[in-house]
Amino acid sequence: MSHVRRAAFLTVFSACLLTACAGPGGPGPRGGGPGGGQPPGARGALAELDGAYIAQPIALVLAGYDADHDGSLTRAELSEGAASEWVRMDRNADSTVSLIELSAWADTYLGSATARPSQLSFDRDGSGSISSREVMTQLEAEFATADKNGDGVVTRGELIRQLNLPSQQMGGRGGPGGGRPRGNGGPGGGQAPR
Ligand SMILES: [Ca+2]
Ligand SMILES: [Ca+2]
Ligand SMILES: [Ca+2]
Repeated sequence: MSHVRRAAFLTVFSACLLTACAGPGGPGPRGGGPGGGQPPGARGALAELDGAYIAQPIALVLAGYDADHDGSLTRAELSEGAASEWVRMDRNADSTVSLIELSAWADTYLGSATARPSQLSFDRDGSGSISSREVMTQLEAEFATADKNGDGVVTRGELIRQLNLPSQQMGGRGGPGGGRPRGNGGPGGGQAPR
């Protein structure tokens, strides 16, 4: 479930960055002229996300290594977790993880085949397949990145972060509604040139 919600969030967020948030908000969504303004749902969705806590897909994987369920991940737990991860990745047990195996693993355990870390992150020597050493190296790097205070333990608090959207992206106090036309157009409005 949380995978789905996160994916939905990322989609909404990306869509916002690419489109609706390109400029200061015009007059209210309902008050806008034809072709202008954000879809009413987009701003509401953003408002809901402001201040929300989020976690990257790899954080879910790391959290799963917490063998003693104390809410913190030690290096020993990481090592054991990584060993199990390798077994899950190498589906045909030929001691190497192909890009197809990696993609299947990412789809299942990161929630999307395109979620990070990417195959480029794992395949450090660019050989087109991934070794157990490369998996360990990548997971250790994720652990080190997550361990913000560098005490060798990754807490849940270090796996999440709070999303604070700039007020502009929220539609904010809205500058004057003027500005370029955007969006895919009201009648006669035409698309922005590319
Ligand atoms: Ca633990
Ligand atoms: Ca394999
Ligand atoms: Ca820490």
